[in-house]
Amino acid sequence: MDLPRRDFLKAMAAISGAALVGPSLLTARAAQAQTDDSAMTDDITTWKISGSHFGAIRAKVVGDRVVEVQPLEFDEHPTDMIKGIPGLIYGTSRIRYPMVRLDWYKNRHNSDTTKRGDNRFVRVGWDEAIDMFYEELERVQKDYGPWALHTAGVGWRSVGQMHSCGNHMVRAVGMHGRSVGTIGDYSTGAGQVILPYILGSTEVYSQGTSWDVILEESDLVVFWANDPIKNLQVGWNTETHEAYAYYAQLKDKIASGDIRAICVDPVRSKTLNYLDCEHQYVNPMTDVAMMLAMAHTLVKEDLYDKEFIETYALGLDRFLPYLEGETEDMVEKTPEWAEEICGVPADQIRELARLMASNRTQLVFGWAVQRQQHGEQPYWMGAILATLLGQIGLPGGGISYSHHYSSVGVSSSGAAMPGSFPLNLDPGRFPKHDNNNYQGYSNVIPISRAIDALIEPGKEIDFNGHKVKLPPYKMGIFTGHNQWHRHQDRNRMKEAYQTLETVVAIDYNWTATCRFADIVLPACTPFERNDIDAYGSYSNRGILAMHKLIDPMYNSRPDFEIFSALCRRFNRELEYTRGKNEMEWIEFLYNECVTENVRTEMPMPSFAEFWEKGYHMFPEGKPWVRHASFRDDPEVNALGTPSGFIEIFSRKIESFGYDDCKGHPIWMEKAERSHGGPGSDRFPLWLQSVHPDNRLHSQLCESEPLRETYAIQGREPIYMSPQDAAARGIEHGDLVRAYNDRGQLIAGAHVSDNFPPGIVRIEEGAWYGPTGPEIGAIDTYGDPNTLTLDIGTSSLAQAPSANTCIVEMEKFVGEAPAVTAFGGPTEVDPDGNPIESDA
Ligand SMILES: Nc1nc2c(c(=O)[nH]1)N[C@H]1C(S)=C(S)[C@@H](COP(=O)(O)OP(=O)(O)OC[C@H]3O[C@@H](n4cnc5c(=O)[nH]c(N)nc54)[C@H](O)[C@@H]3O)O[C@H]1N2
Ligand SMILES: Nc1nc2c(c(=O)[nH]1)N[C@H]1C(S)=C(S)[C@@H](COP(=O)(O)OP(=O)(O)OC[C@H]3O[C@@H](n4cnc5c(=O)[nH]c(N)nc54)[C@H](O)[C@@H]3O)O[C@H]1N2
Ligand SMILES: [Mo]
Repeated sequence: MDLPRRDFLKAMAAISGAALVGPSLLTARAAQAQTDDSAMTDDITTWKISGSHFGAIRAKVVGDRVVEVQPLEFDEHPTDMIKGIPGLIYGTSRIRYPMVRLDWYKNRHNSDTTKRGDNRFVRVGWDEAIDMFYEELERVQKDYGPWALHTAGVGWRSVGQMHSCGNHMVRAVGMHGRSVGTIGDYSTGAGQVILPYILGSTEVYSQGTSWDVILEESDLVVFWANDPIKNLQVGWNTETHEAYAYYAQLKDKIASGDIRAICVDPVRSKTLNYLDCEHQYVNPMTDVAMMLAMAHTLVKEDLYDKEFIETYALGLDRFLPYLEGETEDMVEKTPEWAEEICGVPADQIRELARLMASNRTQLVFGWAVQRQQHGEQPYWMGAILATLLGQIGLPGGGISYSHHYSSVGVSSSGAAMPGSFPLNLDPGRFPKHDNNNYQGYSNVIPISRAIDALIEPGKEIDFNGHKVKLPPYKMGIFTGHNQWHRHQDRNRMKEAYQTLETVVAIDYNWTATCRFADIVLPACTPFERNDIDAYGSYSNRGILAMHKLIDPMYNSRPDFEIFSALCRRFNRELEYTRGKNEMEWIEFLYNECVTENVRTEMPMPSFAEFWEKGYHMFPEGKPWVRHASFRDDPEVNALGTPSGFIEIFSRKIESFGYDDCKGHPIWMEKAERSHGGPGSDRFPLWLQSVHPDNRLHSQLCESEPLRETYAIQGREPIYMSPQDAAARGIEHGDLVRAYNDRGQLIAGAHVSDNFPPGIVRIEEGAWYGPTGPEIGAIDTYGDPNTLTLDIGTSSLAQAPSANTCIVEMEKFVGEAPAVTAFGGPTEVDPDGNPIESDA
């Protein structure tokens, strides 16, 4: 049953009035509207608790409308992102009804796929939509087999352990038949593959040395390619923002001269500006050259810790000849050599190396530097630098690859956190189509090679010591991520998607992924269902109740219901749900956690008491030092590397025989690079697409009141130096066309002293809004992945290389096309005639 028109109008009315996003974001008119709304007398007002990646909230609900969002009292450093929540619920881009792409509606899997992206859709009822979904699963399993179905790895789906939407898709579709899955992620694809060979674990998702220890013991903190003040605003589970308290202390210690901090970054980051600390500029993508020269200095000046290396590391003898110019390129890695490449004066490189060696130095790496071609190398080289310094495992020394993420460094309470709705089939159960024949194709592919599989079907690629044969899958199911934001090179994606017969997208927002899909199913937002979440991804600070704020809007449903309905089509619904409804699952997950925490001696209240109160908190944990146990006893607590020691040289990696990832770190030129690198004569600007300050990737981009705070002429900002702007006659606030051989986009010029010449930034997650489905169409809002390069980091990790990207830009002249990114589909009738619609 479609939602009555009245409800729709009510919801639309709520957009203007209920976007109560706090005084700083309110326009006078919206404030007025809000006053009018609150004059309504027959509605009951309640405050309800919920959670999000951006923090725990209390929401004021009047009748069936969320009118105000406040941070939970516990959160002392809330982010403004929560002010975007009303705009998320009531945005114009919500998916209201199940929709089917016009040509697919008429011709099913034989549709004209060059029309993909024309955004013309036919509204269908839920039953019809789920039938189509099911019939396609049947067809693909029967006509092709499991290699032809791609269930793309989940991304930043909303928090909540019960409704974790990827689990629902994987379990339900897995009950029907097997498919091609993915390995790795976009965040740390290179880091998580290389570091187990070097330091014995992925490191990137590990708890790090406690901030209490760093603040007490470190003399020098080096933030390498790292912007924690920006990036700690969000967490994998509901974020507590506890780490910010320590950054405030760090700021004080920097001001008083107790600690020195240096940001090694091409731009002046939010962290640098907040901490008011030192800046070490480096040319983009050249960190390895700089670190090699620092290592060279440590060795030449005899500043490295021979005793530490003797006891804890292997392979320096195989690395030194490279440093000394006796192997590979036969060039000595002197600071003078590096200066040419990385743009850091040779003496400054020496000074930095000496400074690190003469102080207790904590290195803290971010992840953007491995999200580029040869992204494995800077992480390996960072580990070698830390090994030469000999401080790994000491309080306030060594290396971290995670302190910018989800409050890592806030010690863990040690309490068990609630589990989630099961991902897999129950033990002993098999899919309806129990076909395991992938016809020689791989059943798991590196996540960011999913478009390669369509462009070069059957291609064999290297991956971490194995061969992967890319399956030319025919159907894709996308949920809990936005592939048309996260993946690189839109025009290449457009070409690839023309080979797909059927694409199913499940989301609450009409993202570009929906625009390029065939069957689109409206999930509800996390604020329209009950759930339970961990509060603090690493601190395990507590358990949070997520109270349903309002009923699902329009014709949307929780993913759980969508996939229950799918399983009903092949009589597996009971097995899928295990006979439990939403609240029964939540109570079950809570009670499992109670049992676990008997073991940790952390008693918890009854479920009823917890649900009523809304949260349960655990005491703070004990400070902790990463790698200390290894340092204490390297025999008993050997690392997970092949040798058990830190591997400066890796025989294992060498044995793979890869040209682009050898037995030790190597400086390799990039496919394209600014600052005199390849291609810079035509495209002189490096485009970095870092993580957004005001969003979580593409989430909240649709939130209009929030977007208004940063957009320029309604477009995503492109940040640039005053020099680059002036050289092109661009002024702050102008529209700009940025382009390279892969694509073109319109963005709004934001001129800032934080950016040195040759560097521009567009934050990832800006919604893709092309003028049409054709390849090459200009993007009207400013999605950086219109321009980025879609290649693997190397044969080792095959991870995304988004930050290897160069562009040129010019002032946009003439009349700019309207932004097409937001606002949903064009609803048409089955004959293709546009209809007056609220879809
Ligand atoms: N150029 C460039 N590209 C990048 C990056 C970069 O640095 N530069 N970073 C990469 C990184 S590290 C990452 S992690 C990825 C992130 O990529 P994604 O994880 O794809 O990004 P999100 O925008 O968070 O997408 C989540 C989607 O899930 C939907 N969603 C949320 N909750 C639910 C739910 O309950 N049910 C359903 N069905 N859907 C839901 C949201 O509406 C949204 O569309 O981007 C990558 N892409
Ligand atoms: N606000 C907010 N926070 C987030 C997210 C979000 O979407 N919004 N996403 C979360 C997720 S999924 C992830 S994966 C993490 C991402 O965490 P990261 O990948 O670490 O974050 P980025 O913001 O992309 O980049 C961090 C810094 O690296 C610098 N940098 C880029 N390239 C180079 C280089 O070649 N050399 C050097 N020295 N520096 C370089 C950039 O200038 C930037 O200051 O953030 C998480 N936190
Ligand atoms: Mo990420």
